[in-house]
Amino acid sequence: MGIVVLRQDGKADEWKRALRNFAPEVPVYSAEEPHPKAEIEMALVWKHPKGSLSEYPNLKCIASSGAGVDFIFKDTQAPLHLPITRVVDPILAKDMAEHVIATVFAHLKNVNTYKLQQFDQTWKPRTYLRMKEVTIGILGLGELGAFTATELSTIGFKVQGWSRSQKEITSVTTFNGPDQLDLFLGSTDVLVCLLPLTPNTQGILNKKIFEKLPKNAFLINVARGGHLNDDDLLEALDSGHLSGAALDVFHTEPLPGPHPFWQHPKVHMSPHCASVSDTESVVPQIIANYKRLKTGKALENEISKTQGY
Ligand code: NDP
Ligand code: OXD
Repeated sequence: MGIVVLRQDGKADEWKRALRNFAPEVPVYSAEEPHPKAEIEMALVWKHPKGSLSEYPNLKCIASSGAGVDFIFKDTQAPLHLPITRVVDPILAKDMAEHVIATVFAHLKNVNTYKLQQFDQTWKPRTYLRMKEVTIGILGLGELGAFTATELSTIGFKVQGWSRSQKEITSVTTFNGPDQLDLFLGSTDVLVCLLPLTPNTQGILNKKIFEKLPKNAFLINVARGGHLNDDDLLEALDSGHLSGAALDVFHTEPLPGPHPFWQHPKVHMSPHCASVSDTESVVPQIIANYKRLKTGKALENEISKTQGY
């Protein structure tokens, strides 16, 4: 009986403490301490060491402590036949919307360009964009995409979104499926990626997509590095077709030193921090699912293995 916390970012103890504080009756261990592996039924994971999940013979559920589950599928030794759950949390959605809004305004008002000019002691006013001139297009209208779309529209942006299935979101124009992608792209000035990383979305931010965006469009990738073809983005920025990109996620994190993104004047980077699971807010749903597991009830926020998200 119990939960093991498996992660390599130094936050295992923080999660263990939060779980124990909320449910002192549930045995919770960090993988870094001695623990009874045969008794573990739930693994709470975030970029766990590959192969580590196969050490738990009686595991019954793999719970991602984030919204994404792509890292679980990358672990080919993981018991992928088990149910996989993910985080759906209002604070995660709000934090994501705030990050995207801040990034959009930084783009409209040349904030990052002026920072570069400041370092060069350059005094050069630039043309800025107004909200009413900009259409924001969001790839992915799930928990984070739909909330971000609504927040942007409430502020006053024209917002549209694209998803796999058809959606209805107040004041947001929606598109769905591969057939409607070009139409969506053709009228998108700021493209925000909030798709899950799956075999169907891997590399979706590529030359073909960039060419369909209007000249001077701007890219915000807050989903996964695997969505982006880095070379295609560099080409679209250097040719002047795209005006810039704000990237929060990368193929390899931290991004290796020699990567051209580090020094590129049109690339604004943040270290995968757009929206971070808040332990206090997320722990109740983990414990609730653990209790459901123990009583044979259906789990909440279980992903579809067929869709991969
Ligand atoms: P959801 O699963 O709730 O939503 C995913 C959306 O993408 C859905 O609208 C889905 O369509 C759509 N989608 C999936 N596949 C396709 C496809 N092939 N074609 C078109 N649309 C598709 O995910 P969340 O909103 O919770 O999270 C999205 C991603 O954000 C996470 O997977 C993670 O990678 C990233 N993330 C990044 C963070 C950061 O700090 N940078 C923090 C948290 C999450 P449909 O609705 O029809 O199923
Ligand atoms: C997530 C993330 O998927 O932090 O939650 O990227």
